[in-house]
Amino acid sequence: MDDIRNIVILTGAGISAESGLRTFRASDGLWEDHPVEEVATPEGFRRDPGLVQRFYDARRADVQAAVPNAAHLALGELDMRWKGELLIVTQNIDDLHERGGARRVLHMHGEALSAWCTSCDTRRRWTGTLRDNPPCPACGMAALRPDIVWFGEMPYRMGEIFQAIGRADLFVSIGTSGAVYPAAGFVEEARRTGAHTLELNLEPSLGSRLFDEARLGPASELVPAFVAELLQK
Ligand code: BJW
Repeated sequence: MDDIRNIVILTGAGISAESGLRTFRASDGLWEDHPVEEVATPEGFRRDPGLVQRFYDARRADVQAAVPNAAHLALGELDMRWKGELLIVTQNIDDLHERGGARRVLHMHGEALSAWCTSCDTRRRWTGTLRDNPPCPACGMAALRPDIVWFGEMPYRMGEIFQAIGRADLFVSIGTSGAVYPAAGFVEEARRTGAHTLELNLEPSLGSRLFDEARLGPASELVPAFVAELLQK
């Protein structure tokens, strides 16, 4: 870890699991109770907007009730103290990285606390519910949807992500199953452009064999230890 300057960190649902937010694909995960095609596709939203709005209203409430755990706090400290480039690319829609002190965060799958007006294409912070179809504060149309990237939609800021990976000396993946693209493909891109690749996960992910190094355990233990190593504490 001596000659590392630029770092990209990809995070998934596993980093927020110890804050009480459910992951997706575990046996007690979100997709067990809510079939993915019903709640996380544009087709599902067109078919039953009320169901999807209620699902994300509940997620928005859960996010606001959760608090950052030791893994979020460690990445917050890393962000504060790391002098080189750092980009935390999160697939998570919660704001626990930000509340853990991180600033260089990119939400590639959107944010629970944001609403997107499909009529005037504006986005704004949203902490309440959307199930009653409130009017958009900008244009007055009842056309607000969760600002979430569903299957078949383009994740946000992909150009920025690939540029950062291209400059990275270290690529770290934390608490993601490697089941969803394009995020699952970042490790191959990082290897191609010469970064050292490290996985931190409770159990091996689908892409574990693609990493130079894998460490198994809970994020609340692995991430603070990894940050201490980087900062040589
Ligand atoms: C712990 C832990 C602890 C637990 N400590 N670890 C190439 C090949 C095949 C398919 C595709 C492809 N390219 C695109 C696709 C299609 C599709 C896709 O990937 N499908 C797959 C099912 C195969 N991808 C898309 O559609 C994406 N869009 C796209 O590619 O656009 C280009 C395009 C556009 C149009 C046409 C064609 C192409 C969009 C994907 C959007 C994903 N959206 C979701 C829901 C929204 C957010 C939300 O509601 O919260 O995002 S799905 C869901 O999965 C969510 C997550 O961000 C994402 C990833 O899940 P994650 O975070 O990995 O969670 P889990 O549950 O899977 O894993 C948890 C992990 O944590 C596990 O590994 C545990 O071990 C670990 N863990 N406790 C450490 N304490």
